[in-house]
Formats: sequence, C-alpha cells, structure tokens
Amino acid sequence: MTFSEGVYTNDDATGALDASDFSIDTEGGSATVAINSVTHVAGTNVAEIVLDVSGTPTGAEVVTITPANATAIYDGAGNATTDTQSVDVTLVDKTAPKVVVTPASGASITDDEDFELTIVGTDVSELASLEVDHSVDNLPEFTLYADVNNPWGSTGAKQKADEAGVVATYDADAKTWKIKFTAGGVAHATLIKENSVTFYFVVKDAEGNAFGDMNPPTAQNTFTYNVTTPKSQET
Ligand SMILES: [Ca+2]
Ligand SMILES: [Ca+2]
Repeated sequence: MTFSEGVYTNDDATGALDASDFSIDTEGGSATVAINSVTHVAGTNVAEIVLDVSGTPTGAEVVTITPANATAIYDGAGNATTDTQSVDVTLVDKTAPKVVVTPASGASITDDEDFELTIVGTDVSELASLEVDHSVDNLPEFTLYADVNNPWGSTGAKQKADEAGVVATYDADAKTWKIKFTAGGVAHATLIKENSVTFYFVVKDAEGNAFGDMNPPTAQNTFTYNVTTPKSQET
C-alpha cells in the first residue's frame, strides 16, 4: 500500500506500521483472507501487506484493505489518515469450471437424427477451451475454443469439421458450446457404426483451471451414449 507521504503508527512520528493498523474485508467468492504480516519502515510511504488466503478463490473475491480506524496511521505532523481510504485487490481464480453436459449419459444416438451435445460451463472467469476425446476409432479427437466466430481455432480445422458434418458453436454469454453431428454426415455415420459411444470432456477457464482430466478420465467427465436404430426396433 502506498501513501502520499511518509507514515508512522504513532502520532508522534515514531513506529512502523503493523497489522493492527489495517483492517481487511472480503466480499464475494468463497475464499477468506487475513493479513499475514505488514512490512514497513517508520517514516516511509510504502507498506508491504502479505495476505493469507484460506479456501480456493473463485476470482469473485474483492479484498478491501483500509486503515484500521481514524487513529491508526499518522503522517510526520501527527495528522491521521482517514479510515475511508482503501485499496481493493481481486483474487485470482483458482476454481475449476462447473460443467453440465446434455444429454446425460445413457441417452441415445439415433441413426437417422442429428446428435447434438451441449456443454455449459459456469465460472467467474471466461472459459478458454473444451477438449473432446472419445471411444470411436476413425473419428478425430478435437479441441474447441471459447471463440464465437470460430470455435475450431483455425480455418483448416473448421473446414475438416464441415467436411465431416460436425457443426460447433460457442455462446460467450451462456458459456456454452454446442457440437452437432449431422445425420448423414461422415462423422455421424462413424458414430452409428458403434454399439455405444463414450465422450470425455475437459473444460478449462481462462486461468487454466480444468474441469475433468484425460489422464485418466473419471466418471465426472465421462459420458456414454447408446446407439439405437429405430427401424430395427420397430420390427
Ligand atoms: Ca497505529
Ligand atoms: Ca474458474
């Protein structure tokens, strides 16, 4: 914290600031913050305040540091700083995105209908990427990005997806990707040759925090769908 002039803990121009000269308040998020230590040389205008963070920040935490009261911090002439001046610090997001995938595991991929996956992230930060792995041979695995104009990340990747009949979109406001395997397309035709198809998703936020893991995947980020063939079921 920087002051406009040299400061002291006492009104007689003596003493370095210490933790008792400050108060701290945290709004938002889930982590809590306390002052660990204050380093200051009496009469200088910069105090280094080290904070202890408890819990995992979501990035929504705004930490406000103020003089403890109106008789805490003084200049060389014995004037106290007001306790209405403050410094705000926002904590860095260390929390993985929450992710909901629709349809849920156990739903069907039908041979004559588009198959669409919707992946919704919830996070204080912007999202960055969606990695998609799966159990199907002869179908490329891919990564989508939080880019409304082209989630495929390159024109080459989008062109290959177009050729395979796979359409991806990203909605930045809703933090939502949609991936559609178009019925009759090459990718959809590959899916419906299987008895079931398992997808694995890893979603990263802009700070690099990840929902899910590929090495190895867990039940949390694994989604399995059954391939059904309506014509044969009807007979
Ligand atoms: Ca003081
Ligand atoms: Ca996050």
